[in-house]
Amino acid sequence: MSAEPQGRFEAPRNRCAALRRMLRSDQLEFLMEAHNGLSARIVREAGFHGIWASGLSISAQFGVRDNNEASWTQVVDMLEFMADASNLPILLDGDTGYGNFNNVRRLIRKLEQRGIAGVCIEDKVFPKTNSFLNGERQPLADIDEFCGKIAAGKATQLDPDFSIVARVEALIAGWGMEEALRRAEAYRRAGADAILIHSKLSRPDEILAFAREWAGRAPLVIVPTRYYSTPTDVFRKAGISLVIWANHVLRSAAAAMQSTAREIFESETLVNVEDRIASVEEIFRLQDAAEYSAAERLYLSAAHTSRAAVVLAASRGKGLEAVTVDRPKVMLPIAGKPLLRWLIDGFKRESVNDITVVGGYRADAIDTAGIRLVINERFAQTGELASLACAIDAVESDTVIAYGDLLFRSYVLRDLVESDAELAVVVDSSPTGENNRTVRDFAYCSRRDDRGLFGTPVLLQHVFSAAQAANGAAGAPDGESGVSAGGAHGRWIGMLKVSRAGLTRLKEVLRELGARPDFDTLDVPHLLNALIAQGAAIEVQYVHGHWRGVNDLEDFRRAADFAHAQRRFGDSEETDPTAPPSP
Ligand code: SPV
Ligand code: MG
Repeated sequence: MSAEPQGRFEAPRNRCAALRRMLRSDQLEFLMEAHNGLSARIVREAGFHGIWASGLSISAQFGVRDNNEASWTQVVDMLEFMADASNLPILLDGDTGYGNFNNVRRLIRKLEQRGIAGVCIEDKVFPKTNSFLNGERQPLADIDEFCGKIAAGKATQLDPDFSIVARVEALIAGWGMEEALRRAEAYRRAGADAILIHSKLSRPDEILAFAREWAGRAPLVIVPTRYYSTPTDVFRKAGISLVIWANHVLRSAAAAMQSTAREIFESETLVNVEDRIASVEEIFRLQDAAEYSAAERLYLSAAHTSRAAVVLAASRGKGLEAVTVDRPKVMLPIAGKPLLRWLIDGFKRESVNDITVVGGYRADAIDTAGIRLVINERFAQTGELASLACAIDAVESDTVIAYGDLLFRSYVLRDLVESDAELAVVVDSSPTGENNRTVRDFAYCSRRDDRGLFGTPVLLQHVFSAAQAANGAAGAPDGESGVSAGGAHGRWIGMLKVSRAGLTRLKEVLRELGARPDFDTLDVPHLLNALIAQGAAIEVQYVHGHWRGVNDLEDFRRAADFAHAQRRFGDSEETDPTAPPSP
């Protein structure tokens, strides 16, 4: 089923076998250090086939020292995030095995349970110290005791491909080449799958000498942190199996974090760093946010899916020029808060949380709290559909498309969003009254509002809009003609609900209308009529008043009374010095 999202991570291939293949292959292979889920993901995306879970780096990202200050269970918890985020084979830098043979057994059981491909243990004494800190003063483990750890680990692992890499610290501790080779051979005989030979010299001489003497008895692993200037081909020619780049992701992160933090502290602004750092979108991508959204669409029931709204708010407001010099109509104060805020608060109460407002005229004055503002830059030359087109493509869930100048009783929106119809509109059937002073958006329906027929579906047949009236278009279908309110069954109040299925159809029809030369003059009723012409059923929900549109100064004055009546007990009233005087 192609629509089904991949789980966030592919089912784990056999990661133990993959690491084992890297150790045994006749190519030089590489492990890159990672220290948490994000860095593991980044290492995979860079192209690496395996990860070194560095003790130094994991300690450092916790902000502690590489002296077993982080507990082994804290390390194992971090490995789980790394395995999940990368799905790569991970070789854990398991220090000394965090104790004796028995601690190694328990460690390996836990590592296998979390999908870790192998562990490297070093022949030092718990608690260890990093090899680059006073290496000579560090005691080495007793050879036999260390061989017992390797044997215990091999006897414990369930997957035969789980790898135990034995790390020889004799060169670090200054015990010489003979001792290093003696130890490596003992560890190989105890069952180690590979030998990590470590050196802190800035040249690769000891490593190359060791490799010559070792002569391929078991795969060799190296960590060229100190002899980093050695050309990689030298390792290839020496027959090394695996190179570990041990701490370079952590160190690059530290340098970047230091630079960013210092810059922001000193400049007290973000402008100097914004373009230098990963965008928030990039972080979302690394977290696989898109997969979550796809899964949400599949698995989260419609009731829990967030509902969306698109609010058309680009216009200044005809007849409202006197009060809209510095703001668009939707920012006019009504009973203490902007018209748009009444609408948004109403939406939020019905779990319509994903709200896009299309601004135009004085969009800079729109309060963007809790909304996404998109701007129709051509608002002065275009109509409602051009504004809608700026927003609708980004919307994917059930959506309410609404004019920005509406006030309504809460049930009007509640009933609309709860409708199962693909498309539904609210039509006010009250014959006269507050809202019929302005001549627009007359609705012709399949039957009139007859309360006796409560529950019988009513379909919209035509909406006669202001723009159509201005263009002198013919009126309603079925012989009803003219602009008069008389023949209509009511007035579309400016709210349309579209389900996800309806949205696909609406976007198609909007695209088709977009090809018309007169697209810039079209309004939402044109879209409704085009949908109907293409066979869409648009359900009508009749109301009897209980809403207000703000179309002129008179509406503006009267809106406050309506709004006051909608306040809940306990709602505080913000006072707005710019509110219109009471008539
Ligand atoms: C680590 O990455 O923690 C290592 C390698 O053990 S090193 O730091 O070079 O010892
Ligand atoms: Mg280490």
